[in-house]
Amino acid sequence: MSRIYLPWNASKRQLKEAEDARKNRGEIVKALSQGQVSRRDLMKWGLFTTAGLLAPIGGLNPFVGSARADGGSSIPTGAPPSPLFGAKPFTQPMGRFDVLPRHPISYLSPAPTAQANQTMQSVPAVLGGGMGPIEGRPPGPIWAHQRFNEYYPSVCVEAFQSPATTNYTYNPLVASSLNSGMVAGQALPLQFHPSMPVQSPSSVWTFNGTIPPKLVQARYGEPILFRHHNRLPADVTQNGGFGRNTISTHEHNGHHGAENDGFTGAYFFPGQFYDYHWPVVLAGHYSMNTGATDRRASSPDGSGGLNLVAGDWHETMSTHWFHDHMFSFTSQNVYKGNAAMFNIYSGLDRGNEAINDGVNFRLPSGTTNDWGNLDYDVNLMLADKAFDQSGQMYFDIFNFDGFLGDVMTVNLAYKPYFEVERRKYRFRILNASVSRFFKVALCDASGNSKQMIQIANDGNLLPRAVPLSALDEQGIAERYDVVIDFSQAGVGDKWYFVNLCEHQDGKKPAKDLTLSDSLSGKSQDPCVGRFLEFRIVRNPAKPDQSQVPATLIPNPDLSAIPVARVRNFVFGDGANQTANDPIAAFIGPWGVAVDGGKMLNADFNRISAAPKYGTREVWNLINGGGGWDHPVHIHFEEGQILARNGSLSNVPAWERGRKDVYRLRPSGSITITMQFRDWGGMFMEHCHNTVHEDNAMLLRWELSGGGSPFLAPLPTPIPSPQGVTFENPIQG
Ligand SMILES: [Cu+2]
Repeated sequence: MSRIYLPWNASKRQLKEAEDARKNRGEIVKALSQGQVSRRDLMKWGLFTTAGLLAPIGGLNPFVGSARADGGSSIPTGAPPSPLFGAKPFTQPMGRFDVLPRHPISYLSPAPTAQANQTMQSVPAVLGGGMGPIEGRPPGPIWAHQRFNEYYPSVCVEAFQSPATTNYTYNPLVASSLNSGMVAGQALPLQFHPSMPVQSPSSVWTFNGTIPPKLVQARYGEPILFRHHNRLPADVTQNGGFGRNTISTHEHNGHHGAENDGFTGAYFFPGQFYDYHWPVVLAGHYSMNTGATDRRASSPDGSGGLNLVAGDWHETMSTHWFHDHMFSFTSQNVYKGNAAMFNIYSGLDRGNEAINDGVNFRLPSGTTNDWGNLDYDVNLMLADKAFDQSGQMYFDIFNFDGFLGDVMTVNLAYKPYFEVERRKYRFRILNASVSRFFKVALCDASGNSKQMIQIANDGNLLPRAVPLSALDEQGIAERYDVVIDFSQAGVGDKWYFVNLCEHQDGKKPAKDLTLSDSLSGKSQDPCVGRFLEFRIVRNPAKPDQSQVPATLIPNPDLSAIPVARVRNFVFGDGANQTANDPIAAFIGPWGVAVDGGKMLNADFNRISAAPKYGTREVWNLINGGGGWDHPVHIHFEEGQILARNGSLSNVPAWERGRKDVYRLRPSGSITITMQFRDWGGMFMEHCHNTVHEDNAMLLRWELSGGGSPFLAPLPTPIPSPQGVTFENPIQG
């Protein structure tokens, strides 16, 4: 009964009981999220079984009592359907992402510093009072930005994590004709559809408190300072029943030092900021092509040419996102709105389709600016949401299998439409759900399948572009970039993105439907079927100059680098906790077993693997059971998949490039290889079904080897509003 729904024709009694049960469960989520009770308390009181499941108590669990007495639907029911207030699909435009302004570094006040800024300010009484630092980054040289002066930021971007408010500064950086008529600067109240209620400040917390979601544009060789301010309520109880007011921002899968990785234990408090230094460098820059002589390792110079950069051009990345990583609250915080996207431009993937320099792939984008044109390059954030009977967004952690919403959104808009021209477009599709997988297909208004070309997976351009009529299942946090050619359609036609992947709970996809079954409404999962309407509205004003080369970025050849070590990670349930650390340790049913050891719950003070800096390893990621799937994310280094279930022949064409999220599939396994280089410190590996991650399928790994402080075990930060203290890590 994670969050699957009573049918619309359920009896009044059934709906009332489900709503009462939802409210009662909501009270517990609220008490947990506000720190009034702990998960240990709930177990002690018998509200959770030791497996973390909601105990069979009437009034809490809709399986108990009469709610299921009449048999109902074949799908378990957990809550009444979200009310839509009459909103119909495809009646509102899809807002393009809101681009955060880039400023010269001198714009920031106070100026950024290599070590955390420990200027003191007064702390609100509700956070304990006294004085505390203005920056929440752990202090001192061991948490200073690595090689800050070498990669001194030339650009800054500032964002304010804030309660929901109206957007008065919307800037998609495209003309309204390319944004379904939406105009820059038009006031945008925070609502998922004009017919649905405006969200209250405590229901939704986003970057700047507004929608559409935010986009940061970056290019290689141009280090960025991202200053993230926490403007959430200081009072932890002012959260609308879910979400935690402390945050840690992970640039997924940034190749930079651990101090900028959004470590799950390096969170900061309301009233503080955290300076994230994103150097935007190619992997390998410290050891190969150090003289920056290869034109393919490059970046747009702003005037038609290239700035050459150090590193391996095969490691060029394109489509990232950044999101909260607060320990044991990631699912609630990301769901509540802490998710944005990050496009990285390069000589290869320039965001200009006209420049013909022998390096630029000329992918669909536009021609106006030297780089980063968004005209025909569209970010899409897919997420399922749920609403209470008053139309406010809500979250239910019951049970720990995962959380599913019943309202499908794109760019935080309920089933919108998007106007396109008869030409090629690039779409950067992010799965920003909590527990839901998608499987996206393309069709016309008659339900005929249409072709897409997948060009990237997890932000890495593929060795070869792959034509497809439906994408693979897309796990949480995976990014699939596709090109669609609308020139095959006529003006006035409508095409659709369709979700084929049905869930019955948060553990894994139940099944993938055929296109015709998805369109027929056979599924009781409200997120199956059409979710985005493309309206082909005109011929392009200028000819489409874009290209989709068959060959994009081959994988780095690691065959000459010896494998220093093989490690095994089993992801499963029934895990144990070995520590009693009130801050760093957590309990839950989920865990990871490393190299034949016990299945352990998360403890960010425990180092579970320590690969040697400068080496290459092989990691086996193994699903401990057949009843669930896990999209496993490894921070910091891109991996190449060597095998699925023991064989390379099981690895499809679209998984032959580099990746950072690996769907294990039920009872499946994945073998990957990675190099560890360039930066040091503590990183994470976890399931990106964020309910699994929060309950406690997460581990810390650390780079080891040699003298510098970042290549020895780092002390673990223990944040407080009055300043960060440290404790010594344990080896696990
Ligand atoms: Cu998982």
